[in-house]
Amino acid sequence: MGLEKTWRWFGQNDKIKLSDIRQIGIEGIVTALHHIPNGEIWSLEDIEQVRLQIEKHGMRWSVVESLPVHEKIKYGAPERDLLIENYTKSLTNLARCGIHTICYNFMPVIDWIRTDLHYKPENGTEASYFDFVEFVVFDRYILRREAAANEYPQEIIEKAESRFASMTSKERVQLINTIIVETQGFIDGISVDDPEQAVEIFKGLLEEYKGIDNGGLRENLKYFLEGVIPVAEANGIKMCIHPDDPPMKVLGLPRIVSSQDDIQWVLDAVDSTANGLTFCAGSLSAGAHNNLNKMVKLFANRIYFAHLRSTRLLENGNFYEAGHLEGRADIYTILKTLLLEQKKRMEAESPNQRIPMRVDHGHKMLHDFTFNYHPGYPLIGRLKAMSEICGLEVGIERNLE
Ligand code: DNO
Repeated sequence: MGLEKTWRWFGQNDKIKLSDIRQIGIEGIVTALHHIPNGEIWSLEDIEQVRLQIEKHGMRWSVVESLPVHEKIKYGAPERDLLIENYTKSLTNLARCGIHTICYNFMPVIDWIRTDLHYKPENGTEASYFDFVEFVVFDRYILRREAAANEYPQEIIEKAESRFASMTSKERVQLINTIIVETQGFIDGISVDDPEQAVEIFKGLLEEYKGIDNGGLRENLKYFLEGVIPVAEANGIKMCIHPDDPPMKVLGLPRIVSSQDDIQWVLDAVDSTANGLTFCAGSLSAGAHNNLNKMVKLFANRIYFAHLRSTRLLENGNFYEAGHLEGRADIYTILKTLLLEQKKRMEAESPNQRIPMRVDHGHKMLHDFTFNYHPGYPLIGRLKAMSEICGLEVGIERNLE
């Protein structure tokens, strides 16, 4: 049996409807209660409403992505105990509705980072791109973060300085929009429409992390896990932390889920089967230091959710999102490892046997250009990727028989 085929759906306002998703052969939905402000309890009624809607279309609500962790928990504000308590109440309510797989991340302030959402590989499609120099432009010359000058190689700073000088104001606004508005607003990040205002909110949040290094953020994650994992265990829930995207330190912020050692640390911090991982092949592959084949094998028994995609690394730390079967992530080996792990779970008749996977992101192509889908989440691009991966999966399964 294949991995559970899932699809990220953004709720009522998603232009891709549940009835469309069903036609793709999807079994499970990955979604969140995006309308509930971060930190508030997800009530039984709200969860049930979405669950029933999904089931009416012949699928199940397989994974919550994300049950967002409030910034105050991440930087360890006094209110964190109350926020953690709220979090556990949401978990209990989800479990009562039969939803047991929860994806979350512990990236401070900013989630996935790209500098260009319209990069054009030669074939006429569009992919997302991370340009190191552009990112330093944002950090050093738009946010004007003083310490940035010492955190990057001199050569990059110089390139960023001349790039900034040559940028039109429209290009500057576009860069802000891409980094902190368009890519963040529709998930769980700060949601504002005005770039100037976004920069101000953003700077305020950066301030909160002054003095918190990786060690400090680890302590705060451990504190959170100690509060949450016992409740997850008692309710048959699997918590799946999402890696940092890209997997490196950014904007002087601590980032602690970027490498094999980091993940090992998270899993050991509270050593419970309820404390698991979202294996995001795309995020991890953007770090030249990550050996994904080794990591997927090493962590297989704690992986409860997979994001399948790949990146191509270029010079200077630049990268773009490659086709799903191209680039640095060896999807063949990753998929095979997860299929073998799932088989083991099924033979052991353990709960949560099937591993949900979704294709993550997709190239914009064909009719995607006429619809304003969320960045990274076009219909046709994801459909193509899903078909490729499903075909590969059948091949692997037949070979394993
Ligand atoms: C972007 C996604 C992330 C991811 C969250 C999980 O497309 O990969 O936003 O959903 O970080 O918490």
